[in-house]
Amino acid sequence: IKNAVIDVGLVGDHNAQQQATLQADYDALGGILARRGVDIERLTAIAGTFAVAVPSWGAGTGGTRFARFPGRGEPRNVFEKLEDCAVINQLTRATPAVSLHFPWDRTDDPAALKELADGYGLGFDAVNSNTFQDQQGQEHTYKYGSLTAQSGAARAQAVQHNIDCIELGRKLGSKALTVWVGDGANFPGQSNLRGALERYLDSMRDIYGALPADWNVFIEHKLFEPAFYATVIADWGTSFAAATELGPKAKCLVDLGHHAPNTNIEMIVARLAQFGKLGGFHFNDSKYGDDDLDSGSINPFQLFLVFNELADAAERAKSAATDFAPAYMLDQSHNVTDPIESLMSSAVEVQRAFVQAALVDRNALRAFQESNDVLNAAQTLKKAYRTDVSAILAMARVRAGGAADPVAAYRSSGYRDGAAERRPAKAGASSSGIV
Ligand code: PSV
Ligand code: MN
Ligand code: MN
Repeated sequence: IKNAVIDVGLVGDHNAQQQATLQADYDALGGILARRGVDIERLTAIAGTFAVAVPSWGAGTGGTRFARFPGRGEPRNVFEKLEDCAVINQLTRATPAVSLHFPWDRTDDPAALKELADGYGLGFDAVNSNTFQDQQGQEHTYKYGSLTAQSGAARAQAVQHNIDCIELGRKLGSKALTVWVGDGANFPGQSNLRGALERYLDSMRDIYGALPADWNVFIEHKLFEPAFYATVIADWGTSFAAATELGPKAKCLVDLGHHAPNTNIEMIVARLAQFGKLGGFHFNDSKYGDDDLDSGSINPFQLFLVFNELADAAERAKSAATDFAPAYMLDQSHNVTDPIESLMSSAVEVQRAFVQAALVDRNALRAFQESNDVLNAAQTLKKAYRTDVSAILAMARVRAGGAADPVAAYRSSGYRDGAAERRPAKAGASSSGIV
């Protein structure tokens, strides 16, 4: 492990303490799986291939839309955020990349940031632009929209910001830009629904034109908020149409929290995969709207069903010898847990769904579907979902130099206490920019 932030000896001691229990659980699960004709070692190897990127803004901040209750030792800049991301990856071995958000993560020295990341063994996934709030000193307001604003000057400024993000991302080794805009209307009549989307497409064409050859742009839809009457990019249909208009480098990003309650998100995933437009994910969980809660904390079965579709898509891609590699990223932010603990838990939950989906007996499922054996088809999914694969995840982590129990190891390291000393709170500071 390069430039380990948490003492490697401490992680080793932690794992040694857990070793006997973990081995016993692993052997017991191995026996259960063997009776089903499944080799546990194959699944552990699959678990070891899993990676999900950490959102830099998730390492802050105690912020909700309504108030900020800062935590101790919060990172005060992108360099400190990266240090927290290194802890998350060191203990989980499942988060080797970070997704940045500009201008929250602004730096005058991208080379130093890249060097720090390299030292930690971290890479950069998609960079995110932000034209959903005004920044200090900004010339044109986004109060009435950014990429879709009536004001040509505001639109040009928003386009330029996205191009700046691409430039910065390029210096850091990113390969994609994620664009989410809050643009839309709060009142009927406020904007021409078709005109707003036409302006969006015009702006996005300029951004698309600035993409390097090996880059993608991800269009992130969201049903509502802050535009409560009509959001311009409200749904996957609009996202798909826009991505299709723009060209092959444009794909759709699915944030699990950005749909109406009870929406069949796994079917959206299947549709986007079928038509080659599934760009990536923002994983999180929610009860009502864009709650940004930890992955798998509310509806773990939905997360499993999403990964079941991804497993199906991967299998189809393999037999067609085509590429299928959507970007996996977390997107969460709240204020009642330690962000490092929450991000580690989320990464493990997404990895759990990935491994459970790999456990689905796809041949059996196909046969039950073909013979209309509905009950057994449903049970085939449930059988995989009900299997507790925790020992597989822990074994994969330990073998990769991570912690058997990342949260327990993190707590015993005292990292947060050290961070609180090294990073005294600034009055009124907001590390993500969310206030
Ligand atoms: C919007 O709700 C969103 O999900 C987008 O991904 C933004 O970049 C992020 O949240 C900001 O917190
Ligand atoms: Mn998101
Ligand atoms: Mn969101």
